[in-house]
Amino acid sequence: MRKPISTIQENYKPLNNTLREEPIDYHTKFTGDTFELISLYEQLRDMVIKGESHLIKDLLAQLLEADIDPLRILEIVSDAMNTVGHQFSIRELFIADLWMAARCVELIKNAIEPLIKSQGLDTDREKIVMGTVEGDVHSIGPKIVELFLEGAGYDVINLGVDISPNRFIEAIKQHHPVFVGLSAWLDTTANFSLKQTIQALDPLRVQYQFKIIVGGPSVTRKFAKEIGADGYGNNAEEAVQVVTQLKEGHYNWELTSVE
Ligand code: B12
Repeated sequence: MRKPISTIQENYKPLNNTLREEPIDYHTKFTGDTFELISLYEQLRDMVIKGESHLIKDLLAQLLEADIDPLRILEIVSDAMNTVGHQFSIRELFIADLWMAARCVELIKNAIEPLIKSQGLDTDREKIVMGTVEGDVHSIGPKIVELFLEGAGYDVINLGVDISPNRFIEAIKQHHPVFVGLSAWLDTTANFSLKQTIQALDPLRVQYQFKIIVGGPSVTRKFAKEIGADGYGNNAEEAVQVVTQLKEGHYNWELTSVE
């Protein structure tokens, strides 16, 4: 049973209508000319956007103490990551900011994952299997992509680096993902391993009904299309756009953003 929401203060002015009915606490936020009380959810959203990972733990403890719905937390995270992604795309945020925001998502994910599992809420979340292809050990980009996709509501199984086609195949058979995300950093691994992995996964596509998305600095949109990927993402924000568009059936190779 959810605990009663704290008494709403007379001067409480929600910053965002969608968060109007959320629980509040007594922290204040200076918005430029006035102090406003903001909800725990709003604080969480703000902290992710600002990458305040050192503050997340205390706030999560308060949220969990208030018996908050963990899926609502994921929605807030998703909203925050959309903002982060947008700000990154217009150069208001940089890689270091992405990394800090992703670190916040990781902490949130670790804290609420057991709750999601214990309440059986994970069954609805679609899965994405990800990994860096064989011969390639670059892991920073896919970690950010992983956390953005988690933020968008997917259950991401990140296999890690130097992943052989066979390990991808095993993971597909085990997890039944809706998407498989492949990363390649080196020219060599893009030209060889990435291509080889897609060829190896191709026969499974009909039976297991997944789509392949690819990314990494050595991969171009044109190359991704040529080697049989279903979509390409130039960065973590685009990774979310690509899976959304593929799912909704309107992905267009030509219309996704520039590389
Ligand atoms: C960090 C780094 C390393 C680290 C990796 C540590 C780690 N845990 O990841 C270490 C030191 C291990 C390393 C090793 C090597 N590296 Co290195 N490395 C880099 C470096 C500096 C940064 C890469 C990075 O993390 N970028 C930050 C992330 C956030 O950005 P990103 O990678 O672009 O990821 C985004 C997108 O690509 C996209 N994305 C990524 N994956 C996916 C997946 C999907 C599905 C989607 C949709 C999107 C997507 O979204 C991400 C987030 O926005 C780059 C140079 C550079 N400035 O980029 C060289 C670089 C990639 N490395 C390079 C090389 C050559 C090597 C070595 C061969 C060096 C050597 N001689 O030993 C080895 C290779 C080892 C191996 N077998 O893989 C070259 C590659 C050249 C090439 N084109 O082939 C680069 C470009 C440096 C250079 N200019 O020469 N490297």
